[in-house]
Amino acid sequence: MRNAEVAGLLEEFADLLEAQDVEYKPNAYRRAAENVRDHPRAIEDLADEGGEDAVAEIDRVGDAIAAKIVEYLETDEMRELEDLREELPVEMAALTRVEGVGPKTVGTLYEELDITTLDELEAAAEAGEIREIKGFGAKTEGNILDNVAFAKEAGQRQRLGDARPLAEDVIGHLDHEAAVERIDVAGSIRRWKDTIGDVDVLVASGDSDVVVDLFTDWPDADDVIEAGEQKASVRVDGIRVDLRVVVPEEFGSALQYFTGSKAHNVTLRSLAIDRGLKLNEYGVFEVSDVDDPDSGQRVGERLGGGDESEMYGALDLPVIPPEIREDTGEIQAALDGDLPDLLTEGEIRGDLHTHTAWSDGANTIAEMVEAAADRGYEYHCVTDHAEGPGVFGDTGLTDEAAREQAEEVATVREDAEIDVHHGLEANIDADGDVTTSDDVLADLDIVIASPHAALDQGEATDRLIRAVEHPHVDVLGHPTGRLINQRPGLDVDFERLAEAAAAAGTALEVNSNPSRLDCNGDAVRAAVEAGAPIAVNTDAHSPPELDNVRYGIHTARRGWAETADVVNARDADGLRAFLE
Ligand code: DGT
Ligand code: CA
Ligand code: CA
Ligand code: ZN
Repeated sequence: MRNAEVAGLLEEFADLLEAQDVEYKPNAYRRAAENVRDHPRAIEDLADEGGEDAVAEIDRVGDAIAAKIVEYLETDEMRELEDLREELPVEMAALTRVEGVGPKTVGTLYEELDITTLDELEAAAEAGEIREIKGFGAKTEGNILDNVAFAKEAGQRQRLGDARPLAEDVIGHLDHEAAVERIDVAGSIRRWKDTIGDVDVLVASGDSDVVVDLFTDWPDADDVIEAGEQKASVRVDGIRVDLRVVVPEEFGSALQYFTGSKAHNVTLRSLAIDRGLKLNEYGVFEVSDVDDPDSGQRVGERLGGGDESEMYGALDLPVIPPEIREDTGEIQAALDGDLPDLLTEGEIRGDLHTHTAWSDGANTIAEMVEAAADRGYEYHCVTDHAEGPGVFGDTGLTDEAAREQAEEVATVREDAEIDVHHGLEANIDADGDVTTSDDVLADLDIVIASPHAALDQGEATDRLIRAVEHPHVDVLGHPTGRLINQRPGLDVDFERLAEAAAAAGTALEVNSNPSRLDCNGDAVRAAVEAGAPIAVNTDAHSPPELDNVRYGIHTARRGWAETADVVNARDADGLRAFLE
């Protein structure tokens, strides 16, 4: 579907208007973009079936915007957007990815210095030209220099949350085909890395031509990058998808090889060589009696390769979970029989961080609790935003509103099938103080404290340690405040933070929102090693977002989190004990 593509154009439209100081309209385009992106149906199908009227039925998409969308889908062009691009011929999306650079700044930079690309922006900052512009200065120029590298990297990799559903769509497209005997994802997506260079898909088949054709004919594919006999690559929504087809006897060895990581495979191969074995994408072979094991790919006595377990098994190892195949000690742990007993999907028993319409969520308390119960959760925590630094407009709850909300939670609790805890997501200011008053916090069942402001502060370990040591704080929410590909967030020494969290008994959150994944895997690993509790939360603002929990679970697995490390894998009594 082309929703993301169309939404991206509407956002560019909004930015170009804003750069020219047009008021109100930019926000209308942005809200339309958001709703187009999140719409469950393909925008091109809506346009095909019902034209502009059908498109205009999407929330916040008015007639004028609907007409532009249909124009684009029919002619591959939005005339007005083309005009705006001619007036301001800049790489808007790339430039606004620089923290602190918005559309208006881009407009000024173009007028004053003819800057159109990130490279030109970087060069101008290095040459000290930006500080000369009226209203700018050395500080702004320094900020731009600090952030331009991040912006250059971002955008080259896709968020897991965008790539994973796409990979699952490919699998859905091929899975039921007779020629497809087995199918799985490989590469970084199988390791659930937070960003993905490209999506790797592996198929076992005796009939690779048929599979390659089915793949390149996939209706969602925007273009075919290459197509060969055993492999092909297509692009979908800007994401590259690589397919490889192998014979069923070599599916396990290929899956092992193409799952990587490269570093994991290198260490595993050298272990194999020490034992007179050869390990590659075609299988595992006994080569101690072979004169030249490098004389071919399939040499010596074949020990296996159909299943991944045969590959690890030949080395007397259990299958190592893909998430921890990063060559950071997992092979030694497997040799020692010491692999972690990782948290699994299905073991999370409730969400500790969720929102309702009381703040910026979409649903009532009762609706969210019901959705949690429907998922089979044993408890649910209502933690709307408290007012404070970084919380938009009047979306955050005042002390008075928090007290009123407690009454509604109590009412919902009476009819609920599951435990309902009342909390708040309080704010950590630039100094590490929690800005909600203690007497409000003291009455709550659970307190999340999150940084929402001063996120460009750089080093912030002491600030966050102050928050985890706050006597009422139970969970540190999205600790760095990063937004993947948009904002690097705070610099944190997680070893030191985790020690403080362990001592204080405060949980570090793995926020499952695909834009965040914060803590990331490395930070979780530090938490696990320090013995700090972990909470895997979604920060859901509506019931469907509760599904994001799987991203948090696999991120926690990347950090070697065991079930016992995770407070919301405990049962209702266990959680209550943690909160007390
Ligand atoms: P990505 O796509 O950048 O997020 O990362 P990966 O890990 O998916 O890397 P990718 O797509 O280049 O290749 C998939 C896997 O295939 C990789 O994890 C390991 C394996 N692989 C690919 N090329 C090589 C290679 O030249 N040497 C070795 N040892 N392994 C390779
Ligand atoms: Ca890949
Ligand atoms: Ca690849
Ligand atoms: Zn939240």
